[in-house]
Formats: sequence, structure tokens, C-alpha cells
Amino acid sequence: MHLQSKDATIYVAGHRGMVGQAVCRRLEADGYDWIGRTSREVDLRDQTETQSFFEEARPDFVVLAAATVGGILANDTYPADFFYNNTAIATNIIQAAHETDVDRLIFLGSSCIYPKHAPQPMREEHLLTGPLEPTNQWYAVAKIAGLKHCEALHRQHGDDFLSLMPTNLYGIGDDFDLETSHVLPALLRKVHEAKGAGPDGEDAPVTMWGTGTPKREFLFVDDLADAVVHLLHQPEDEIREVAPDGLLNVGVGEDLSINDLMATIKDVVGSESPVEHDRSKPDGTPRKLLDVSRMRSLGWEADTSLREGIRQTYAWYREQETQPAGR
Ligand code: GFB
Repeated sequence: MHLQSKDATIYVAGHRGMVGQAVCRRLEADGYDWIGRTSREVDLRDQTETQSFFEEARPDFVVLAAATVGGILANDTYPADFFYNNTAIATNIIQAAHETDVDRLIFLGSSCIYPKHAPQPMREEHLLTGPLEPTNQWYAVAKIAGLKHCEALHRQHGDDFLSLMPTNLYGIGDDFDLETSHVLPALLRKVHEAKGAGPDGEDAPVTMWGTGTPKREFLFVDDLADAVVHLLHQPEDEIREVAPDGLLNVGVGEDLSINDLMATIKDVVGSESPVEHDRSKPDGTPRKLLDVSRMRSLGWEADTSLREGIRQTYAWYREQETQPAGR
């Protein structure tokens, strides 16, 4: 059942993460209240704690944005954490939402659920048609379990549980730690720190991982939040008409190479840094472009250009740098 009342209780799981924060910002702007719990308050990997929280809070709507996430290296280095945390969080929340009669749940997956060599652009029907990318298969399998759980509950009990598959996300609240982050914040930070850092005050070289030839599609996180809220409002029969399995890709519909991303970032930052490649690091999937026609036919499109999104993310990053420690 779709969102109609401003009195609805909306639980945003993962409200402190980049996606959760963006969803909460958007809900607040539209005059909706939301509830959230930190992992100290409710360990979502614990079934009993999760179930008790749902019984006490009785949310009407759930946005499932809680997850262990990271870039290609983090996925490759911590496969057990990515697998276990994400499987447990998704299973516990989705089941508790079912048992407490949540009106609609939106589960956030990832475009890495599709086969490594899926035809491009990737359609929802390409799920489970070929082998996964090895570096992030553990995360992908956990996300596939979550979306299949939603699909099974819809099939067996008619639950209005949907799965959104966002492409690579970036934006305000992103992780800028070079070991764990995704490519966009990593390159933004590296280019920023190299500015004027050469021995004679020139821009120092920056190193990017891999060959720079893989292609990715980048969605500004506030656009994803807009897609989530848009979907909360859509009548169920209209959604099921375009997505009988409840699966909806969310992206911008265009991609670019990591080399071109680097050039755009350098341009936004105003950098002249030479670029070097660390080829010991993996490239991952050669291309990941989503077909977003299902969301388009539901009346949604992304509206932040990559350049504008990078500009806003960079402004936010610089603000964090200038804030006193401890904030
Ligand atoms: O964003 P990213 O870490 O994740 O890497 P994936 C994208 C591409 O950028 C890869 C290259 O080809 C990286 O080798 N790259 C270049 C860099 N320089 C850097 C750098 O400094 N840092 C990083 N991180 N990459 C993730 C999955 O895959 O995407 C997750 O592992 C999830 O499970 C997420 O699906 C959306 O796009 O390759």
C-alpha cells in the first residue's frame, strides 16, 4: 500500500549512512517524520533485537538502506563481513516487516547483482543469467538473497515489498577513506590533496587504480532519495504493471570510463595533476550501465548532472575539512 498520510511511521534503516541520510533529508523536506535506530540501539544482524524493535515501533513503511558497503578493494578484502552482515540485516528486517504487517518496504540492492558480462544496458530480467564479478560476488549474493526474499513474500503473502537496484552512488555523506571508498570520492580526495602539493607548488601526480578503462554510471545520492520517495507514493498496481517481480533499476542511463571520470573531477577541482595508474589493483566489471526504463515509465528520472553532483560533493567534502575535530 502506498504512502498517503503525513502521520505514517516511516522507518529508515541505516539513517546514518550516505543513502539513509539522503532519504531522511528528502522526507523531512516533504514534511514527513521518520524514525531511525543506531546499530548500538538495535543490532540489525540480531534477529531477536530486530523483531522486538519492529513490534515496539510498528512502522507503516520501511526503507532498507542499512548495509555494509564499500569500494572494490573493501569488497575483495572483507568478503565474509560483506556476505554475513548484509545477508543478516536484509533477512531480519524483511522478515520482521512481514510479521508486523508493514504496508510497503523498499529494499536497496545494487547494480552488482547482475552478471559480470550482462548485456548492456542491464535490464532487471538479466538477474541470475550468468556468473557474478568475483571481487564483489559476496555482497551481490547477499543483495540477491534480500530481493528474492521480497519477491517470495509478495508471491506467497502478497506483501508490497519492492527492491530498488541503484547504480554506483556518490554524494553528501560519502566515505572518503581511500582504502574502503568507491572510486568517485577516492579520486576527488586524491586530486584535492595533490593540488599545489608538488615540490615547486605545482599539482602533484595522482594515482588511480587499474587501467581506467572500465565504465561506470554514477547517480547522485539525492536523486536516489528522490526515487525512493517517488516510489513510496506510487500505487501498487501501477508498479506491478511495469515490475511484476518488484525489481526496479535506478540510474541515470549513461556511463563513462574511469579515465573520463578522472578528467571531470580534475576539471571541477581545477587540477593539472598528471595521472598515474596502479595496475596491481583490480578493474572489476568492465561495464555496468543500467536500463532504467521501468522507473522512467513510472514517471521518474534523475536530474542532477554528474558535474553538478561532483561540485556539490566537493563543496561538502571541503566543509568537513574545515570543521573542528570531534564534530
Ligand atoms: O567504485 P569502485 O570501488 O567499485 O571502483 P566497483 C570502480 C572502478 O574504479 C574500478 C577504479 O575499476 C577501480 O579499479 N578505481 C580507480 C578506483 N581508482 C580508484 C580508487 O582510487 N579507488 C577505488 N575504489 N576505485 C563496487 C562493488 O564495485 O561498486 C560494490 O565492489 C558495489 O559491491 C559498488 O556494487 C556500487 O564499481 O568496481
